[in-house]
Amino acid sequence: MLPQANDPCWCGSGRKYKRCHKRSEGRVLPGVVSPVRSVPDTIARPSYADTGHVESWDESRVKTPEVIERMRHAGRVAAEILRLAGEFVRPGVTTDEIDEYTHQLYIERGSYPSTLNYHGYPKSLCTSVNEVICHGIPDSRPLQDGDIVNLDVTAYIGGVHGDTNATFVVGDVDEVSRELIRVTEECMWHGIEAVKPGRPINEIGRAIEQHAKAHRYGVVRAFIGHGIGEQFHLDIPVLHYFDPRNTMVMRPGMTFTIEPMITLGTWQHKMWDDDWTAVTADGRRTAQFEHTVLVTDDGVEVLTGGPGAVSPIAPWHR
Ligand code: EYL
Ligand code: CO
Ligand code: CO
Repeated sequence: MLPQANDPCWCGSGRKYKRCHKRSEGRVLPGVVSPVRSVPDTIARPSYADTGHVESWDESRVKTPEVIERMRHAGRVAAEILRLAGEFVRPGVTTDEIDEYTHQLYIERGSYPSTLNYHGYPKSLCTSVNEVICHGIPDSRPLQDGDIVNLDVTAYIGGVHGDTNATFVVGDVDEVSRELIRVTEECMWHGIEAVKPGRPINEIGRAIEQHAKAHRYGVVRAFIGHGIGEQFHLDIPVLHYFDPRNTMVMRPGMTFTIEPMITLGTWQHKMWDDDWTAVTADGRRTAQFEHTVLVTDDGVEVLTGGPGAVSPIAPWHR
């Protein structure tokens, strides 16, 4: 029998159970992170790959047709890697094994895993389990039956980045979590449908927040979508909630990500001691989906979508 919250902890620390081992019960615990994997030098690397320092330079938010064509290719590559990585998810697989598999998928396609050494980030994708909001680092933790896991893939190829993520179920997942995943994907699509040239960018957050609120879910505020192109991150603030001050106008040729993180409980986050991993403050589950999009003359094109991508109606809903 587990102790009551105010009883002394079973471990003999003398602290109340709720101040000791209860805190980690049912929570994701950090595992061991494996050594950094290498990328063959035949593959073109972004400037931060060797130093971990991200230099930023002047890059137009509006892309030329030539850059857009390269971004379509990077987007398709990222989308295919994400789909294959998702098919690799099953109970017992460690998130490090997903990293090892995905790392090889990037290389086979001639792409560099954009997250690798980005601000020193040590892995080729992010794997965010259950209450982990984003930027989870692949490690020795085996996925458990009933977990949910977000895989965030970014491929650098042809001098540009394509960024996409999706949340997958591990084995038999409870209905509450499946509904969270379904509505989170819907939130992303509502955001994408709000992309229109000449409109303020806060229309995206308005659409996402409206749908999340209708289901009484939280919208994470600390992490937002971003401009993307020859640099992984450009200054286009894509908030996932409505902010009247978020008035940048969407122009044809702009490329950015839409990547809402939706929670069962609070939208507030805290950081693990590794300073990378963001978790919900209340430990309840969270889901995320992400696409890289292009503003067109009459609407939007999803650069990480298409036939090679994760099904827009994810397989566990069919
Ligand atoms: C690296 C850098 C703090 C990623 C994304 C990995 C993480 C935490 C500093 C954005 C920004 C992934 O995939 C991304 N967005 O969708 N930094 C990222 N890092 C990192
Ligand atoms: Co991403
Ligand atoms: Co992103």
